[in-house]
Amino acid sequence: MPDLQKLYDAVLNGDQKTSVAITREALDAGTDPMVLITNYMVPAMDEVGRLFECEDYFVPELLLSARAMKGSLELIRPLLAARGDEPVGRVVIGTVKGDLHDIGKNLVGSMLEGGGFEVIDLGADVSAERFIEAVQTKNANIVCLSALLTVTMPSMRTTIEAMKAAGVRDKVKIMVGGAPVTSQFAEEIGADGYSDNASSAVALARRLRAEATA
Ligand code: B12
Repeated sequence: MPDLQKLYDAVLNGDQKTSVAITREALDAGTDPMVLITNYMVPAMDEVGRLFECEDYFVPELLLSARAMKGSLELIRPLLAARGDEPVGRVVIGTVKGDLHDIGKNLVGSMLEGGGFEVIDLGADVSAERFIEAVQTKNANIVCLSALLTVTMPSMRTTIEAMKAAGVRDKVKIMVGGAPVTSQFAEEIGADGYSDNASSAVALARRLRAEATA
């Protein structure tokens, strides 16, 4: 079993090679993938954020840490997905227009896959039109919008407004999340639900599906 503190250090130091190697070793040794995410990788990203705030880290360091976490998540994703049973719903997920942050969105998508949902990931910087097209063509039940910047939170509102104008709003439940988003904001923009982390996002998606099919 590898020393998992080294996974924390690798993400913190933006060392993708080590991060991926330790993740692979830990998974081979039977470690629960969620333990790697919640106990080591997310705390490391929180620390990266703190260092960025106090100007010890700058954008290049952020990018390297994000790359390290992404590399590890790529190994973990299929394992989370394989945990699911019957597909319980179809989710379209994306980070809203103007926003390139996708780590949290990827985590939510992976957890939803693990929770038995089929997930259509549109990526980051997604326009309202692309969300609308995906709802129409993929026959989705839930739309998940992510935003990490206060300046892109209004894109969540405009996406929901555009969905209303296109006549697809009532076909789906809309979930929103991301560090600056609050339940009050979610309510204000007419979303159906908000959660502040990936595991409660799965519980929320299940609840919304149950409401829709009741
Ligand atoms: C990594 C990072 C980056 C990377 C992103 C790489 C990538 N591929 O994602 C890079 C370097 C590209 C980046 C760029 C920028 N960043 Co940045 N970044 C971060 C950082 C350090 C970590 C974000 C992260 O990944 N967290 C880990 C994940 C797991 O957490 P999360 O995203 O919050 O997601 C969880 C929940 O929020 C929730 N969730 C997320 N989405 C959803 C969706 C739904 C539907 C639900 C239900 C739940 C949910 O579940 C997730 C898992 O638990 C944060 C600081 C921080 N600590 O948050 C700053 C931060 C978000 N960035 C910030 C800034 C300012 C920028 C830049 C403007 C910097 C610049 N000057 O260029 C640019 C903007 C680029 C753009 N247009 O988007 C600010 C935002 C400030 C603000 N209030 O708006 C922050 C807060 C740093 C700071 N303190 O100043 N950044």
